[in-house]
Amino acid sequence: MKIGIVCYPTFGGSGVVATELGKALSKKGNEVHFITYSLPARLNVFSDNLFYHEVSVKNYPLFHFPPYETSLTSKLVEIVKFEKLDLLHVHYAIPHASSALLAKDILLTMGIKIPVITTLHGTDITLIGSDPSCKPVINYSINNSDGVTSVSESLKNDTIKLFDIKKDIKVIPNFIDHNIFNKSKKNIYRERFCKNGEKLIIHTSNFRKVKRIQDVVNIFCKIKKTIPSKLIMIGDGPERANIESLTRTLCSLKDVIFIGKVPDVENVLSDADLFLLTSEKESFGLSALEAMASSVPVVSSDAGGLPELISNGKSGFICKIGDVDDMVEKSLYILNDDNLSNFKDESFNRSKDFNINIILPRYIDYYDQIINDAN
Ligand code: GMT
Repeated sequence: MKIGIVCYPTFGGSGVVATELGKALSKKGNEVHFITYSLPARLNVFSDNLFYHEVSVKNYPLFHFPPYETSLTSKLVEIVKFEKLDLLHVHYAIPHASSALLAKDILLTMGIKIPVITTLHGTDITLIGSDPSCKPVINYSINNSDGVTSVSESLKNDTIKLFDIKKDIKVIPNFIDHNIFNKSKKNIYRERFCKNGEKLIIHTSNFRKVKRIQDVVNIFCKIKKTIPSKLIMIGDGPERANIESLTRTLCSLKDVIFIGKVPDVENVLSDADLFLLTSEKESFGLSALEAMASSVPVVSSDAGGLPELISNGKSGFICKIGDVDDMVEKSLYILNDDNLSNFKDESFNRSKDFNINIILPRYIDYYDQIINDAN
């Protein structure tokens, strides 16, 4: 198959899923073309059948907003036509789905048929997509894509609740490559920061309000009163300065280490002791799956798809959004030396249900079905 993948090229979950999917498809012999505005953060390998096409946006003094959608659509028309693609798979509806549909219409005038699959990732539905400034376009894009997938049942239900959906939405959960994430990697961060045997706690996010990172800091400060520990914060984003300032007032910056965006999250997670994810919305929680694959139990909120991922009481605990005291209690239970290794094993075991070799064939079957239906 010749597949075009459109995604955000950032460290965000949708970009990571799209990039890892493209890499895995190319390893299976498919030709994969990434069409994005810069090189995807996780696109660290190249092979004969993996290509990257940059979308460059023309600017002009008249433009207050550079017309990215127009440039993306034109690039899609060019690449589908000249590379003779069989399918476009766009990740994150805004603005990728509507650009792909317009490209499809333009290509049809040239006698070229290209089916479009849109994968919904979360905030494209629950936060931004349902805003009146986007809603009619997203509604149209979902109903007119040839195929639509969602990363969790919860996101599928939210989509049906928030929009007027006429299209069947197929749930294909996110996946993990256990060759990259596992507990056997050397964790230099533990060696460096937990010299006195402190427990290692991790949080990863894009530091947006929706992640409720103040809860992570509050939980950590309370855990630390009972169990010596360190907290590593991975990622960056608009809330980081506020969170660093909160950390300074609540506990010491020596105990909470902000390491920013790192390309090798797997080395920081490897065999850490606890992962905290306190989000208000979380359609899937790829960062929690990465933790579990690294044998790290998770204490999370009950937002979105998290209960579909974490088996409560086994690979971690699910608590009500914002219930910091319950999250502290559950964290202390996991970190207790009598319980920790069991939770670590269960986390790893649960992550195996999402192994790439189980999920990838579901995408490939869906691609086949959509291509057949379109012809
Ligand atoms: O807002 C984010 O957290 C980033 C966003 C994205 O752009 O990728 O993440 C969403 O997609 C991920 C991959 O499918 C999911 O694991 C995240 O749960 C989801 N984030 C939210 O729903 C808030």
